[in-house]
Amino acid sequence: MATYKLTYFPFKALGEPVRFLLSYTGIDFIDDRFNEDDWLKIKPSTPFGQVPVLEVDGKRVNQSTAICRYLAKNSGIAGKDDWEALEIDATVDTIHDLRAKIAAYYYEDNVTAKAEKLEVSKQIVPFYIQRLDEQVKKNGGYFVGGKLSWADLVFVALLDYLNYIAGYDIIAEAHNLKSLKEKILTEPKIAAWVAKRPDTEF
Ligand SMILES: N[C@@H](CCC(=O)N[C@@H](CS)C(=O)NCC(=O)O)C(=O)O
Repeated sequence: MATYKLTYFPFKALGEPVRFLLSYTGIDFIDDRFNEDDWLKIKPSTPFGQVPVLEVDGKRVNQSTAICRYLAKNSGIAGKDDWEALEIDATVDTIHDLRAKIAAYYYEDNVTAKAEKLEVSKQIVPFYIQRLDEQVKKNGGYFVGGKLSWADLVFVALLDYLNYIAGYDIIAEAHNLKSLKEKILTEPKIAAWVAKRPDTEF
């Protein structure tokens, strides 16, 4: 049986979608969380100087979205045909666009630029959330095809991090996204992962 190891910082953020996909797929994996102080020592050993990195039987690969898509294909949640797969990919890219807009504000050090980016974030976040909420409403409670796909797992896995960097609950008013979150968190394999994972804020 193959050995899987997921290396990431000791928090959820971009590592958590991969952990959700590994858990949903039923893959037993080594959850390798390094101490933040050790990052600069670890960085040169990663393929492109960033994490998460998945190692499968000694073969290492980076890029969380590509890893999630690969795992999803092996567990039947990557779409029933090319069109559905495209819709799932587009949704995941949109979720990461939303993340990038919030992160642009959160990680800005310049006080003036930060204030400007906060204003952009205040307008952009509801724009994205309303549309994503409507998409779930139209698709029977999931993002695509009326059934669970890896886009649903990615969104819910990222939520704690998105809420943390936004500074508030971004789906507080989005009833369809809130129901989606409940559904994913009560899915047995995800619930088992959430119950055993280390407790971190984001
Ligand atoms: N597109 C990459 C982005 C990875 C990324 O931004 N990783 C960050 C942590 S979330 C990182 O390694 N930061 C440390 C650094 O760049 O030195 C992915 O989705 O995996």
